[in-house]
Amino acid sequence: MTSDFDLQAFLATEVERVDAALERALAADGLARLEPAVRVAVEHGVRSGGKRLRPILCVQGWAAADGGDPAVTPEAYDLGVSLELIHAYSLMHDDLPCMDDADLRRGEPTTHRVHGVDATMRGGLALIPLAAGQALRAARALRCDAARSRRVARRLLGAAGNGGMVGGQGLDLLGEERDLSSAELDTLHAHKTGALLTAALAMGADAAGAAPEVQAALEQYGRHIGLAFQIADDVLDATATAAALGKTPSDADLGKSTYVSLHGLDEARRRGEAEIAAALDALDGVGVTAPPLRALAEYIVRRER
Ligand code: GRG
Repeated sequence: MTSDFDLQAFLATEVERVDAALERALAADGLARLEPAVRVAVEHGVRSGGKRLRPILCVQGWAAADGGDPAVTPEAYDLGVSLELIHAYSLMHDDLPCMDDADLRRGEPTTHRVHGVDATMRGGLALIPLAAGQALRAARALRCDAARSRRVARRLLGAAGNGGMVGGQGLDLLGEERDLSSAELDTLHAHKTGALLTAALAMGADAAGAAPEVQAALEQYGRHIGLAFQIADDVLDATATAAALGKTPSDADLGKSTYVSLHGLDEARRRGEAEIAAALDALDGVGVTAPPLRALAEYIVRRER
């Protein structure tokens, strides 16, 4: 179904547009006014690459809900990068000595190794309200009214907070050195990783003024690819080298339960494929064609980093 879709070219264009939007965000008042030591830490965390999956999903969710043409709407990418700012903060903090104590992220020294723990901690925290403001302004620029814009920003903060990513990270910390059940693992990752990925779709759809059934279907797609994303992460952790992944240490090394430790490699892969099939079914159910979303779903389970 996606064979005539040039995923590599699509991703290259999208990453370029996301990176341009990130530069606009870094030049905007809030970020530009950070004190210099904190600002360079933020720039390091934000500019250190990555797949830019969350903004891309947000923009494509917006386009799939008939928001418009991403090629001529930089504001859609401005909305998407609000998610990337939260993602950047989460990785900066996740790598800190009090958490994973990681030396490498995306093949490069982590932010606190370069700019210190203090600036990394404060920079990460500064990104949270800045991301909320970014989402609000971008939604307004996409012609959402004030109430819808606030709801779009609330979706971001809800997914980032205790009911989402922070809550999931808490479950993760509590689960270290303890065997989690399959249901507990699903709950953990639906919060820690899935909430932000789902919010990407929900925010894009909402900003586009999606019909309720399309909104629900895109969120459903988001939940399924969110789980598939984590399963793929665990499979990669078990099969790829640290050099290929550009990060250390792996979850298994940290004594955490993973889909592979719980189900074995083959079953984990099967579950990942099943989640992708369910994500595509959700789109089919409301007649959303969206070739980019279909290709992204498959990319999520087949990626190599
Ligand atoms: C102290 C409880 C508490 C919370 C603080 C640190 C934190 C908040 C949350 C961390 C959550 C976390 C680390 C989520 C990471 C999820 C994940 C799989 C990240 C990798 O995402 P990719 O593959 O990364 O999209 P790239 O490098 O492509 O951007």
